[in-house]
Amino acid sequence: MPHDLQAVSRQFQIAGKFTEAVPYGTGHINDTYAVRFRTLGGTVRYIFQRVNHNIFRDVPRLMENIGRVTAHVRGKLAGVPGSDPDRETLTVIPSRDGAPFHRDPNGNFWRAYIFIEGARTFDIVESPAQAYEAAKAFGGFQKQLMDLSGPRLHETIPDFHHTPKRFAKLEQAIAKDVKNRAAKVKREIDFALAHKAMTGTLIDLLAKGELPERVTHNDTKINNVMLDDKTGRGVCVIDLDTVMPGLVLYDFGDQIRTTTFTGSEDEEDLGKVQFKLDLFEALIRGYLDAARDFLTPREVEFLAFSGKLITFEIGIRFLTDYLDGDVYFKTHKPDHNMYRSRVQFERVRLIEEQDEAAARIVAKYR
Ligand code: ADP
Ligand code: GN1
Ligand code: MG
Repeated sequence: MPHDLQAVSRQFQIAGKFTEAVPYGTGHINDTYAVRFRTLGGTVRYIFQRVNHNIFRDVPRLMENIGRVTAHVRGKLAGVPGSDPDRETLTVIPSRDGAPFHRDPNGNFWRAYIFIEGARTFDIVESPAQAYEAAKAFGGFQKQLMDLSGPRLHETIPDFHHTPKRFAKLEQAIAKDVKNRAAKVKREIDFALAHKAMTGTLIDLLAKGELPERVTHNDTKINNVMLDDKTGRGVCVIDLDTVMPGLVLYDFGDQIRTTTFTGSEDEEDLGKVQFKLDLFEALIRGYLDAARDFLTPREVEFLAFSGKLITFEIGIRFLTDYLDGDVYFKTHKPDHNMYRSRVQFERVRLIEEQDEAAARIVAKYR
């Protein structure tokens, strides 16, 4: 393990004796550890994370966002009988000097959260019921944040879902081709170039005032929501680094991308990638059960499209990173980002085939 978690953990206000730390989860950005402490009452776990400060350039502001968002959600839960705020929102553990993070001598930023026990995340959903619960939880999270007061949240990554700017970055990467990889992904590049026209769809509607800016999560992949081991219900929306002003459609779209397909995000055998309308239907039902009363007609109109757009956006981000030499997403094998981009483009193609069926499902539940 490249980091001394015992030393890091001493910097936080945690009672008990450090016993072990293990790398945890499958996130592509931060370094996450489950850290166990022995206390008089038994063992207690915490999540420790080294925040990737190459990607999140202003961690203190990012943690300020998370502090505001979790305090707001906690306030909402206080009015809900039977709710458990320590499980239903992230709880930031303060450092010894009372800050929401600790900066180590190497310049790394560390934070600690209460470990949400009795619940887990999934990289691939196993049933429509899980899709329903996950979507309801993400919709509920947006709803909880609709009346967040105070100044606009900081943009932790500027233009995070500005798809046309993402496309421009791809064009630059193709032109530079620093690793001489463009030839190997010619088909993916051709696919991307052929889809340029749709990149501005949502951003343009936002600019025209036809879609509202709201507080959104911006990284609603299925493994960023925890489902209860016993009831299967959505317990807690996690990974709050990108909670900032945005469009609800990018949130819903990323749920389509990560919840309605068989096969993993980096599957090498594209034959295993299938779009499942029963999962899509469950997702729509779950999301609308939480969000129906606040969505505008224009937002509802673009729900089915949102999946295609963000799946394309993530596809071009993987492809860009492949061409750039794998500098952004963690990779675990050669050509990993190439395989990831292929799967996203296959997903886009499959959504296109089912455009009308998907629209009919939205119409049924709106
Ligand atoms: P990344 O930004 O790298 O994706 P995440 O914040 O999503 O990092 O954390 C990675 C994984 O760690 C999650 O998918 C989840 O399984 C687990 N995890 C994160 N926070 C908690 C928590 N408070 N309690 C339990 N598990 C957690
Ligand atoms: C990253 O952090 P993680 O693994 O939940 C990425 C998302 C991508 C996703 C693709 C901050 O999410 O935008 O959609 O990988 N997060 C950031 O799997 O870039
Ligand atoms: Mg995550």
